[in-house]
Amino acid sequence: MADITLYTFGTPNGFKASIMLEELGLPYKVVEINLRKKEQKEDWYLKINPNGVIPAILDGNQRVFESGAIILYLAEKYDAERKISYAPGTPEYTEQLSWLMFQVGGLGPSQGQAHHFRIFADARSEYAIERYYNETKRLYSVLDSRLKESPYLAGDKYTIADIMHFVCVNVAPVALEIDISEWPALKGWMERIKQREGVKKGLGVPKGAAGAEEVAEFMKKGRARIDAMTNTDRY
Ligand SMILES: N[C@@H](CCC(=O)N[C@@H](CS)C(=O)NCC(=O)O)C(=O)O
Repeated sequence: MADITLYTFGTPNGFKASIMLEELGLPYKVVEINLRKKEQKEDWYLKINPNGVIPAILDGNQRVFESGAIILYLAEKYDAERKISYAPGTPEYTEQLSWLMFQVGGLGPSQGQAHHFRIFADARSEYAIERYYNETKRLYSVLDSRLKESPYLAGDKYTIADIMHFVCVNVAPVALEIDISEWPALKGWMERIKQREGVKKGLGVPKGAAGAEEVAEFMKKGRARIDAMTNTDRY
């Protein structure tokens, strides 16, 4: 029996976990970790996620941190019917694993740095902005190539590999002003995923999190702040 508490905030990494829980129809409690108040660095939370970021879950006494680990843990334990995952030992499982690692080691960090240098940084660095924008867009092209040959990343079925990437691509237009029409297969895949009930519900967790317009405004202000900076690279 699941006894899950999700520690999260309304950000793409948080949505990976909430979408997963909603897709599986699992009951769970939500504890909001307010990143603006730095709650993710409080001692009690570091016992759940020693890295001091969201998301994390507790399932009974079992802690799980890192969005990729959370999604794999939940799939292994609670997706016995393989609704949104492939079974270990199958070729599709290995394809799913490859795409999971591609997100965790590739798109996640690169797009995260693009957000940092374009929206949140203390100094303006054209080099860093260009580097991480270009890399993010290159990785979108890799996804697009895959989605030209396969309806979903791991195969014919929507899986955890798609959830991991969806949240990143979903925020790109408002955060980075990236127009995903540039990649038609990626765009079509996004539109299909957005229709899913579990996805719609997961994007609303935690309740009261900033809505789409508020997020867009926040990102726009961040970009304007960087644009107005005259201090360039300090190093
Ligand atoms: N590799 C981590 C990344 C998590 C992450 O970067 N979370 C962000 C929100 S999207 C966060 O909590 N940032 C707060 C901080 O860095 O202090 C994962 O996949 O779970």
